[in-house]
Amino acid sequence: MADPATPLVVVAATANQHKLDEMRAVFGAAIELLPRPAEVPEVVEDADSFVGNARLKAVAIAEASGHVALADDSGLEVDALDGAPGVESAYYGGGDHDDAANRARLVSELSGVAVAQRTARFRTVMVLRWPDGREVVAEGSCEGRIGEQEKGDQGFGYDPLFVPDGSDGRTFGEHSADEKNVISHRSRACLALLTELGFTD
Ligand code: ITT
Repeated sequence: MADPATPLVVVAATANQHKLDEMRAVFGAAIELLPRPAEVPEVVEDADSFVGNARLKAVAIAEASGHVALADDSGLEVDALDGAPGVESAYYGGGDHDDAANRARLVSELSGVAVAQRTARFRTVMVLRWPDGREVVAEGSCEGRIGEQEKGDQGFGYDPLFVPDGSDGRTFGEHSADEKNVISHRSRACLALLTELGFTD
């Protein structure tokens, strides 16, 4: 699919600068991510799965740009909420990408739930799509639990509420960008993609 000696130039389907920064940090020189073309209309993400929504975004950008496109669809799955917010993560609180409202609803829904039952995971599914329809799919996840209150102001979205397993009890909101990228769902999906493409062993 790719020549490991040559950087793969890809148009990003994401409009989320935090995601772009996290992906670029992992891809390094292997994949050059160009910004999402401003003229492409927002994609309606109405699939019922992460891979479905990632594919909708990747196809839209590949067709509009004529270039290979990379989409990331991500979200949080909370076991005590039967996997919610899941694909509804971006608008769980009622607004559209209102991170504060999303976190407030999550805190409220989990009110009174014991620590042991607050298990959750972030998931990322990436679809790399060529204009001729070829594609590579890569996934990553990060297990953890949902804190009772927000802590930290790093990252974005649900980061101030998510305490990753194997860390020291800090939320992702209390992790530096580099620390988050060592263990995050997104960095794991990026590494899986690099492996699929032959950039790593
Ligand atoms: P796109 O342009 O790539 O679609 P988006 O922000 O709309 O960017 P998603 O559709 O994948 O992204 O929505 C995922 C939501 O899940 C996002 O709005 C965040 O609230 C949350 N989320 C995803 N990844 C996260 C992360 O690494 N840390 C915290 N929250 C995250």
